[in-house]
Amino acid sequence: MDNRGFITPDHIRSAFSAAMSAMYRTEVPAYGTLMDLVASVNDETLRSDPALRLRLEAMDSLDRISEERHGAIRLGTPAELSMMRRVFAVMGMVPVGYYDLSPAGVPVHSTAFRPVGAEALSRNPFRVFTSLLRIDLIDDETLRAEAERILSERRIFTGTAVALTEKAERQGGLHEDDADRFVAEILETFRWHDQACVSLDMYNSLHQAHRLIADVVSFRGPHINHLTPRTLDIDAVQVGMPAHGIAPKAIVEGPPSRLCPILLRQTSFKALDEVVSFKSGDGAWVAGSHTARFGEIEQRGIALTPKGRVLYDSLLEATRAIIRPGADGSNAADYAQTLSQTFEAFPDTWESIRAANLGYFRYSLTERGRHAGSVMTDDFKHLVAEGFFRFDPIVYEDFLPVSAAGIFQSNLGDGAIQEFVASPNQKRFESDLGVGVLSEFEHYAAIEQASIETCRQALGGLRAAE
Ligand code: OOG
Ligand code: NI
Repeated sequence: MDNRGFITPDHIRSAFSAAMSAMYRTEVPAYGTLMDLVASVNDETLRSDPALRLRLEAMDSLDRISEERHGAIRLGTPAELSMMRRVFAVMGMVPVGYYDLSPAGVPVHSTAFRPVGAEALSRNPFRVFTSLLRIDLIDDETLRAEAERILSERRIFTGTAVALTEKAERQGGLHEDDADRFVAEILETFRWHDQACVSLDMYNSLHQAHRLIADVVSFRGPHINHLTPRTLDIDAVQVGMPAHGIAPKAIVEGPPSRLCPILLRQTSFKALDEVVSFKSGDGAWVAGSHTARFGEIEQRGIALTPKGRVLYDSLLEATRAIIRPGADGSNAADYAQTLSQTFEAFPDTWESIRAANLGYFRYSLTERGRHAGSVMTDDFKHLVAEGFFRFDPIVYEDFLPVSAAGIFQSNLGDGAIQEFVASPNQKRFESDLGVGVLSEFEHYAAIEQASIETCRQALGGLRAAE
């Protein structure tokens, strides 16, 4: 609670992510199986690596290691997106980053709503990858108009959810009862509906245009389509999935396995075919199915500087110029090997990553630094080399467009790859959202700079090198 008696946004976010986890486990039992597998792999990893255990104990709360780190939804209209922004703001989540997925054949653009700042992230890092359908990418004009009409008629938020969001904005927060009700009401927006709001014919036409368009337009709300816990050993979970009766996607997205993990590695189990009923003319329902919901896992490494990111992107591209991972998994081992080989060009010690200015670090005083008294030098590098400072990688908290596209594609079924002309439109997205998105790079740079500043002050005379 804060000093006005309001429940903090961090608490509301924690309650919301716990409620969503419970709901999703009941809705998608295979997700519960994945969670159990992740928990046992995490236990095993900690047992066999006491040093990792100590490190994590010092940095995170170990009991929350296997909790969800993110989820994802797909919205249909600008009004839904801007209202969603206001809802997430009540939970201390703001839009960071812009991701254009159209070049990868997915007609959406996206942002991630997430907490910013070390404290909020350590309290609960839950974020939601949120996509907005690019309805302008539907070629067929009649179908586009029809999709727009269907979307304009739905209300994805309950009246109480809207009222409580407005109340939170007016008051600057929510008291306990309201916060509890807020979580319960917002959960409704993310719930699955097994009755579509369109006819089977309409569903099929939308599906024909793009499977994702059918997923967004055919339902009453933007059902949560996956949740993603953190794993300490993504390769072990990937390998372990089939034995637990869940089918993993062909490859782990992102960088290869390395000594110094960078950015984000993720994989998922393939979306399930679920029974859905569709409206038929006489008020009856006809049975059909839809594939949308899955489970994902993630393992995060250091946030890269723009220079590091350029190197990452170019090595990923170089790998894919040699071998493109097939959806059926037939060349998965070759792909993983080529990826590892190509990424040998990316330094793999923390010191070399730092020296080449490829990643962001948080600096702190060592024992030696704390006893150094006032140091009169501007030479930051020298002080690091002398052992006055230690540096720890800052964890990447955002997403990767190529990986996100891989996650989307693996869950859209075979043959879903479709060409769109790349058409990033961040301005449009931000105007639909109602605010600009934060730049992820600025955010990490600010965390690094603040840590340097703190060291500087502790050492009295030092002026931090830029
Ligand atoms: C979102 C896919 C992207 C990730 O982790 O990169 C994503 C979706 O399928 O809606 O969640
Ligand atoms: Ni995801």
